[in-house]
Amino acid sequence: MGVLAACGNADSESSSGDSDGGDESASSGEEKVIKAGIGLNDDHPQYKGLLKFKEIVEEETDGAIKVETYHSGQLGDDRSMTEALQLGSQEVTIPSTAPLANFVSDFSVFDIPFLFPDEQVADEVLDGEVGQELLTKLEDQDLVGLTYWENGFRDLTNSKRAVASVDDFDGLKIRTMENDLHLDAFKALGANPTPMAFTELFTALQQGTVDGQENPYATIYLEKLYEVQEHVSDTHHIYSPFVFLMSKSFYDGLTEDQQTIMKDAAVEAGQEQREMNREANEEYLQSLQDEGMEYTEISDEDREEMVETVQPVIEDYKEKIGEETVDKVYQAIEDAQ
Ligand code: KDG
Repeated sequence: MGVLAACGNADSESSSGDSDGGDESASSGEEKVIKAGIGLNDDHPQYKGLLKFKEIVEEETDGAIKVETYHSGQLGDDRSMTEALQLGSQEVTIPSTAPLANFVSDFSVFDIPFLFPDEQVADEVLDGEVGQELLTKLEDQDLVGLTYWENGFRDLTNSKRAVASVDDFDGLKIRTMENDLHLDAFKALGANPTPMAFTELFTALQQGTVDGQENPYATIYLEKLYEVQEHVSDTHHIYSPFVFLMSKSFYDGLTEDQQTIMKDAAVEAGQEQREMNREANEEYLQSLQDEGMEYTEISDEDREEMVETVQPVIEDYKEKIGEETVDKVYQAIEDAQ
């Protein structure tokens, strides 16, 4: 999955000839090109949000900055695209916080199962002090975190059986994102988890390398995972934020005005993205059932048992994540309710 391999596939008319390193034109008044790549496909609200970002940036900079958009992992997966930003060979990507925790461990705070009660509290925490403070920690990794977008509450699907309680996880081969806390939480529930990039997921489900996976309904539907999965449960076990990332070397080469345009565009497009995402997640649970998936609603008691089962894992991870970050996030959640 070479970073530059998919340049010809961009959904953009822009052809500046900018093929790598994008910052040679920094501050020179030449046209700059942002290569922006995501893992999800072009039907997903994440991509629609990215198109909105492109529209705002190109309009606000009078075309001085062009945005080329790439979807479906055309430029790589979350981890490799983040590395490409560090190297300066790609300018934007929008990963889930889970793989980003491999770069800044504090982001794993959002991998704590059953952390956020709803999207509104998540917005307040992410857009508030602690969320913004976490973004600044990315700078040491040569990354600029402009804002948070939404991936959403993750729900379990599989091809073996209806999952209603902790017992039903027994031995299920579940693909997780590349994140240790996710792995250990699923192990605690009795499953047999395997970390894998999203770009490999459909084939792994199709070939039976794994029995199941977990993602928000929008992703399950729009990526057509219902074609290879039979059961869906509203586990809502983790709320996944996306982080809108920019390469620091590219960002530092922009004028102050351009930096402001980038930040404002990411925030404005993100507000639309969150709205579209919430509508999609509401709508697509029914669509999944229409496609033949069997839906299992988790009872309050069974969810409570899941919460208790993963609690020792959370205790174990507090130190690894950073006690201060964990405490601040718990406090912010309490304040937001
Ligand atoms: O574009 C984002 C995707 O690459 C990824 O973060 C989606 O939630 C996801 C997953 O399961 O990998």
